[in-house]
Amino acid sequence: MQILTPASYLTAQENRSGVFQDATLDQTVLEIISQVRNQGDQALFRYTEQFDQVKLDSLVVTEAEINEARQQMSDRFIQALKQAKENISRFHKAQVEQSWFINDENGNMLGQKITPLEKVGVYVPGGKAAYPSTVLMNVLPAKLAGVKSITVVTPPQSDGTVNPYVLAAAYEAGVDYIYKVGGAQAIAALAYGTSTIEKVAKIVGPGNAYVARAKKWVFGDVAIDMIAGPSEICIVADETANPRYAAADLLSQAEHDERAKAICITTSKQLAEAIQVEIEKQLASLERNTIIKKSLSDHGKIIIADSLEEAFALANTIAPEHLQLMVKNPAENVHFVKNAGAIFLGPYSPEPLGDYFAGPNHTLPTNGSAIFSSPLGVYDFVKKSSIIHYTKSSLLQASEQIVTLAEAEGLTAHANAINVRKGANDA
Ligand code: HSO
Ligand code: ZN
Repeated sequence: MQILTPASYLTAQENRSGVFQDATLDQTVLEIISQVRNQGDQALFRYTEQFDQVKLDSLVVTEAEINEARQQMSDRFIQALKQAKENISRFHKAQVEQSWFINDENGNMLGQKITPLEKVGVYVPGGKAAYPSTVLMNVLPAKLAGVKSITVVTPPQSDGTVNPYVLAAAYEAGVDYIYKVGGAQAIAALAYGTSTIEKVAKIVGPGNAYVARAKKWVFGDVAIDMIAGPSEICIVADETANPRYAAADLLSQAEHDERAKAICITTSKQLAEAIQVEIEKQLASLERNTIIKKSLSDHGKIIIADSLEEAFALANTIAPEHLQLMVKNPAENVHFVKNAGAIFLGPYSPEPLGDYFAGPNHTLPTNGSAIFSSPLGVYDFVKKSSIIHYTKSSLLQASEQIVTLAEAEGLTAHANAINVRKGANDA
């Protein structure tokens, strides 16, 4: 891994090409969306044959298929899944918001009513990125929000089956419908509906470039969670950090994707060098070392800062998805962090703890979007309606000022809607 200074890192970033744009990708995705809108299920079967190399008779994952998948699971896996579910549910329960109402002494009432989204779609990638943990992280907050209908779409394998771990997790999380369809066609089906797949109000979940692009195009007709980029880990470490742990944590994230970003910012040159040595040592025995090597050589960086202040300033500029604080008093340093999806404190809070188990969501803002957005949560599955109730006497009392404002905007029908209520006989 390359060792840099904060300034040289930032200059290198500036010179990178800007927003990713790919006109061919867009053309393909838009064509898929329009075919699904026009031909429904028929287009889904056709694209599944074309992209997933399987001719299906039905898109539906049956109860029998789910049971069969569950039977393949070891007790150990099911127990771990159940414990993860409990931890994730406990954390997300604390996010549940209540409707609220303000009553004043004149009998008026104002409020904010929380209503769960009725139907939600969860995209679960196929292949090697078919993660049961992601099923839990996307479905459980929706459940806790009160979403009544949760649909999972996931691409079938070439034998027509769906990853059994995904099915087992979907069952455990309480998913209502599971369909064998992936890619942009699955996003289009969730956004517009087909005779098999019902249209949803919001689509969440990670996916490949086609899925991400399709989500961007259907946005507005349905809500979406976020466009997740490759995973990122940033470690801020001082001389007290254990290089073995820091290296292991960087490697854990680099394994996701060749485009994953693993960055360590440290005040200790000695630690930087020790981490480099450790990475080489540990890398040899890791299964996905080809992906890791590419990820680390393209995007992995160790940056030496002059002070912790400088380290945190850079971390805030990067706004990483995951930020680990491996410093003397991590909790005392949290206030330096302004931009990060999830903050992990101390040597025994490595990122995989958060990926699977601790409870907070692992769907987090990437690509610097932690500057303005938050982890996926219960709040993503509800909407709010304002409530207004005035009594007659309160409305009359306010009428002059409302009419004044309406007239200033030249909206006399607005003023009229107030004035007609001024009659003595109106109840
Ligand atoms: N680290 C990923 C989530 C994940 N890790 C799933 C393992 N499984 C999110 O950036
Ligand atoms: Zn991970």
